[in-house]
Amino acid sequence: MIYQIYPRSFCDASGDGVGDLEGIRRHLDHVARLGTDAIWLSPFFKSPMADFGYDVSDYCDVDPLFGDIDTFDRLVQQAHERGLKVIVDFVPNHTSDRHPWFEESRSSRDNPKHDWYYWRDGRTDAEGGWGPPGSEGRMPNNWRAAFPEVGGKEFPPAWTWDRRRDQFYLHLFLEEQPDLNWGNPGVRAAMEDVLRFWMARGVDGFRIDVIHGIGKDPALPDLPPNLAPIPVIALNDHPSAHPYVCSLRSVVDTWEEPPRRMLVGEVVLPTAGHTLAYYGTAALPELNLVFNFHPLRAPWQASAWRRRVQEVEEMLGPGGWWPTWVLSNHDNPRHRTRYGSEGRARAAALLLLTLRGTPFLYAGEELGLEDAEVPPQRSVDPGGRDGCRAPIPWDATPAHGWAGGPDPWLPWPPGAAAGMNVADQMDDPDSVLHLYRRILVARKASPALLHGTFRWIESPQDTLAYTRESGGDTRLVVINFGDREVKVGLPEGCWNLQVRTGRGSGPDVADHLVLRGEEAALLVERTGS
Ligand code: TEU
Repeated sequence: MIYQIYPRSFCDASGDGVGDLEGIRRHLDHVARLGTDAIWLSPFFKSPMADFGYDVSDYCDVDPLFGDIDTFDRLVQQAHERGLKVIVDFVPNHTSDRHPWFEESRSSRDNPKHDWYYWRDGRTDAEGGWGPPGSEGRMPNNWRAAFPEVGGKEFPPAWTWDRRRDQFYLHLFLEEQPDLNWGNPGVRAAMEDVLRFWMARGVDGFRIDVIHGIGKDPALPDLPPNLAPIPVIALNDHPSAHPYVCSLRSVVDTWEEPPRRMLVGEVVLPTAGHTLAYYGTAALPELNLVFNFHPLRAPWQASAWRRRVQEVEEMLGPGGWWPTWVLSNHDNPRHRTRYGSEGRARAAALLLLTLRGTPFLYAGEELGLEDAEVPPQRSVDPGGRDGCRAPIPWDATPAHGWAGGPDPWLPWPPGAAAGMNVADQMDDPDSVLHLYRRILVARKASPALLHGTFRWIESPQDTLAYTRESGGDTRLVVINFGDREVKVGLPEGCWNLQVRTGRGSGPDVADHLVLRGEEAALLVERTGS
């Protein structure tokens, strides 16, 4: 299980109301005791914070807001001492507009980095352009950037006019995030050096931001009119990305023999099939893991989840180790909020941690946190994603274990003062936190759950059931998506209940299992005498 930490929101040790690396270091025991294999740290690099760190102005240094490189080294060392691997975010598609590379690139049309980014002249009248220089009618194509304009639904153009070069530059996200031109070998070499810098500091892998963005059709053609309103990052999938990704993989794989570092990439494209391509081939491997976000968008319905899981299983084939499973992250409403009840969130935890593949858990998910209600005057994210980035409450005191006091950069999630904090949940054996721990203990001890086969089992309407099997180890998972009690016949064999997600102890298991509404259970097959 890989545990995502959004540094701003985890814990503040410095007293400025923003989480930091030292805050993370102090809570490594919490993370390790949960049963985590690796932590993934969202960006903590130098940044003007237009996109809260996904706009990097120095890839090889820590932003003072989060601490310094010595604190980072200490964090890695202490994580390793606890058996936790450390994965850092790598943001290759764009830099900050304040990155020295961009400052140089925008300084003239003939500087050494003049084509490290995508610079284009405005369309002339002959090319169908209209209006004054630098205006929308002159933009090189009809692409749209990612975040809707404040208060509106339309996405802004992906081009911004630069008066020094009298040219447009491309940005698939904010105008403060110009896209790097990966067609330029200097860009590729510099970005590969970034991987080396962090590997030399002991990191075990990289989560790669919008990796499918780095290959672009050099002609930058218009999108067809029906697709033009969609942000181009959700569609851009050019074959030129694959050799670049392959080369990143070889940087990581040749760092040490045998290779022991990994790449997990974010691919936000329309189908799971699109994401599959970023694994590469046996001869030309690319990413070790690719996020599959389609299940994250699935409603809490047995049929919808069956489809999403089936789709992945079919692409995977019996032997592969393909999928990643994600219910929540820093870009989407938490699943507790999306699904609307604690019971569902608890059942979803069992689903996440028993499917075949690598589960990712977003800090706070192990407490069943809901998104914070963020009033308009406190909203800060250009993408409207503040709710899921609320600070993690460590205890029930007004400051919830944050050094900066009761008023950090975003409001607390609901219930922080009573129940929805780490200390309270530690004391409650029925808490979501203890449920996650129980499931993860079971997972770690079970070859079937870790890497066994997957098979659907017939089950009543509104439920899903499957077995996982490896050697003599067989586990059965049954999930009741409905809100009414169901009785589920068990496959032949002798089954023992291992984890039930509902609070309290439920009915005993006989030749059938009774699940309460919104409840799931994990069973183990008893073999031999
Ligand atoms: O996100 C990529 C992305 O396209 C989305 O998940 C995006 O947040 C969503 O479409 C907006 O509604 C990654 C990071 O995870 C995100 O935090 C960054 O803002 C983005 O890249 C740019 O670096």
